Amino acid sequence: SDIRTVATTPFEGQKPGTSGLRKKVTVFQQPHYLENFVQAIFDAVPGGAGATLVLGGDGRFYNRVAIQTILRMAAANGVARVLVGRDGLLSTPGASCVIRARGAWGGIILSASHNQGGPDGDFGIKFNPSNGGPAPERITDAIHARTGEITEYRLVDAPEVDLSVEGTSRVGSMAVEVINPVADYAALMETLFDFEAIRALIRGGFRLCFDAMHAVNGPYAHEILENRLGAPAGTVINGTPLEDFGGGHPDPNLVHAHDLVARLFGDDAPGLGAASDGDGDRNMILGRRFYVTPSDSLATLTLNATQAPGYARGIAGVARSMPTSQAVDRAARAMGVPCFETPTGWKFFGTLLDAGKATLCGEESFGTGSDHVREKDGLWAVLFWLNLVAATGRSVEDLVRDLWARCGRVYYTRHDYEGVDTGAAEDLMETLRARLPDLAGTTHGGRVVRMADDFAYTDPVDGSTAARQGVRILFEDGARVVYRLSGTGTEGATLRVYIERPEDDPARHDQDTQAALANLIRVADDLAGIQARTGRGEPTVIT
Ligand code: VG1
Ligand code: CO
Repeated sequence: SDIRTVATTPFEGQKPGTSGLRKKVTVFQQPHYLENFVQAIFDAVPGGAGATLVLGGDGRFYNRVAIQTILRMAAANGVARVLVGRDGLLSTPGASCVIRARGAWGGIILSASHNQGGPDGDFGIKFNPSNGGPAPERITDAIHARTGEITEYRLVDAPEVDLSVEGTSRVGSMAVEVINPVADYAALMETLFDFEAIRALIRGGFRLCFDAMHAVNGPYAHEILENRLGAPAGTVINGTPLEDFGGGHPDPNLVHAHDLVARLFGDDAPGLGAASDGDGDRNMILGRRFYVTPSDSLATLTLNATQAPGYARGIAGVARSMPTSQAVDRAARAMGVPCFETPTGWKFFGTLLDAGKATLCGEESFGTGSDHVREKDGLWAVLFWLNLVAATGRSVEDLVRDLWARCGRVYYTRHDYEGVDTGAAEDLMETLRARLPDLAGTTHGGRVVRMADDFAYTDPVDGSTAARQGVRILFEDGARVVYRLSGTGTEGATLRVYIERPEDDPARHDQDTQAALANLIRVADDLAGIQARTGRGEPTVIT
């Protein structure tokens, strides 16, 4: 079949954010929009010709259309072989696993993660190079630059590939292998965790509930939790991926994972509850009537890592994104390993993982992972927790209380103000930035500011830098308030305010989080003038 060259002109704003290019589906449906970005990947990242590409997505609306287009473009750009998940599905960690396991040049992952799907929802695309991780900024900058000068893209004319059957076919002279999306991933999980111990735990009557939220982790969870670990049918709920996620918001938090929350806080609750997001890289962990904050989850895994076979030799270090709570810093200190602090977004962990400096990583936004792949990994976290419960005989709550007893409790909350006027949000941040030089030494709600800055990062491995990554106000007693604007939204701006304080007194470890932080929440509002500037009295989402 012949390669066709199509003339095109650049689109404004094809700039990847915290995690890939995310826009409304209707934006992607414009003629040439997807094609321009995909061609920019092939143009900006050398080595695709003759190589293997991994392709798949979270199954949201437009996934299948985009995959057929990308297959034809990959063929025209000389890719030798594409591995595509059956039905076009690959979770983000699943894709990262396949890229690494099969020695691919890279992968294209179609997802807008936890954002809503459907014809009026969001779509997204991101490129992961051969280490399986999100492209670092030097690559996303090159792709973005290319989108600004593009004049043509290439594709072959070929019939659609049947994505529903595993097997090999051709698009032009390129081989297309439709693969089982779960196989490589499940095999990797079996090397990391003690499946026999978890099977025994479940055989002994331990019950769990996993909410796949009608998103991509459904098939992964059915295979691993039910088929391989022997959890009874019905353990996985909302396990069939739907193009609109059943109309829900595939975001694993206390607000959106309501089916799961109802079970874990209801009568006869199972011992562990978990949910993951649209593309399967986030996780929420619940014990019986007990919520584990993502920051505490990372710290608990750090303290107990050696209980899991894949980490029995010990961990080299840990890393957290800047707004993630300092609980893991305390756990790392207890374990005698270094703790790195990076900007928000998994792409900043890549060099630390590649260099063997960090073994576990995490973000407050329900992201946890390790050096087993180069993305955060929702189901991996669930298996890790199951392994800990099996190995220690302790409940989820007990494991977290043990963290608090040993390291102190860090009360932590994030308040999101979604859909705020972009100008107002940017003004708020600029005004805060302008105040930073004068804040140190001032007192707010009885607390003295030790230091205030706009977080800037120099990567300890490759020396790359990132500036303006969030305003942080550190108080002398260890409390902290952080402000930043989201880089994943598609409408208006989202202001995120992260609020925490450590509490070392064990007698005070049983407070309600919002109450324990009430004073600091007021200070956070006053310092930034949130109510006055956004017109919002209440956050949209509290996690
Ligand atoms: C959010 C989270 C960030 C996470 C990113 C991608 O980014 O805060 O921690 O890495 O989403 O996760 P932002 O810029 O909106 O705060 V996912 O699961 O959406 O790929
Ligand atoms: Co995600």
